[in-house]
Amino acid sequence: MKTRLASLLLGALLGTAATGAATAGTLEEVRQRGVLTCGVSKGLMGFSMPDAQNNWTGMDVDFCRAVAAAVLGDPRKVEFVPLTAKERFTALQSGDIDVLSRNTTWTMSRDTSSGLKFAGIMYYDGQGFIVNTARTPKVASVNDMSGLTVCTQTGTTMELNIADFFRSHKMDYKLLAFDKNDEVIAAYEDGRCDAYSTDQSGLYALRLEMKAPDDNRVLPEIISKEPLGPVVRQGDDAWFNIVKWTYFALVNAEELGITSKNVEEMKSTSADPEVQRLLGVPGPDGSSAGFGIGLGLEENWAENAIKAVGNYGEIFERNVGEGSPLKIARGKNALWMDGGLQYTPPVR
Ligand SMILES: N[C@@H](CCC(=O)N[C@@H](CS)C(=O)NCC(=O)O)C(=O)O
Repeated sequence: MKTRLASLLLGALLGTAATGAATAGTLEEVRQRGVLTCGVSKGLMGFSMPDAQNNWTGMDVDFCRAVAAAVLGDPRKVEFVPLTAKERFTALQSGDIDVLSRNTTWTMSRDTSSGLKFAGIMYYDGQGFIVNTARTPKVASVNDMSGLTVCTQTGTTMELNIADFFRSHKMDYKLLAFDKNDEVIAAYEDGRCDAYSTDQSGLYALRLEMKAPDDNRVLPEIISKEPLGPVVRQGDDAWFNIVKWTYFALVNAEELGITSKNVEEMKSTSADPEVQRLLGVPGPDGSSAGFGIGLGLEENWAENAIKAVGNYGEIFERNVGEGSPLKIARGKNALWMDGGLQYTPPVR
């Protein structure tokens, strides 16, 4: 941390810190440190949640592990840095984390004025509302929300979406915004607000942690596009490629039927050139395919990631899917060939 602070100060003197440009390559820093620092939420079921022993689980957590496996060959070499919505971008800009994997929406201003770079869309989401069926029994749709008090978290895309929605629907509303998610939940549960608004996936997660989940209803509509994905700093294309292609590899693996269980077998037996390229199988003359090398990694980068956390579908199902407590359908997050939006470029 000290050396990073020193290099940041030096960067500030040289005028590079303002643009967030890294002084040394992130890949090299991660290698030297031996650990990936990954920014996650402070706790959101299905996405990033610590247990009593500080073991983290969730989709965002699995993505961090996949990057650690691809880069360092070991999914355990991750330090999870819990961040509020407000803290997350500063942590990335200042170099405190190597990657942000925290239910973060890709927007234009984050891509431009905040100096960030989104590596892909891990989860297609939209902003929704949850209401209490005992307190507001008549609210079954967002169109029934006129005059209600809505709670949300600061530093998110939510406040602006709420303002846009109520204004365009010519409905009155009151907003109560808090820095910490616990404060938002407490205000909602205490009845200080009629509705809680955030990403719909977050609402399914939060509902399960409420005192009486069945008394709370997630309204069916969404009012915005919330494409959630991992983020890096601008100015380090090599690192950006690693994070982006780790995500692409997980989706491609699902498409090709490669799972955490069969990855080794497929590597040794599959005759499919797409499988062979993704898994870094050497050519008949022993020459390497070179895709891992192109990233500055080992040829088995993708194999390591898939072995560690499974393909995209396995990650989705385990953490938020129908078999998990959240029971979210694949919907827009299904592969493109199944009618969803998950479509990633090929390894070739
Ligand atoms: N996707 C939105 C919202 C993300 C967000 O911060 N949601 C809250 C409410 S679900 C959250 O994750 N809180 C957990 C925390 O602060 O640790 C954004 O990028 O601005």
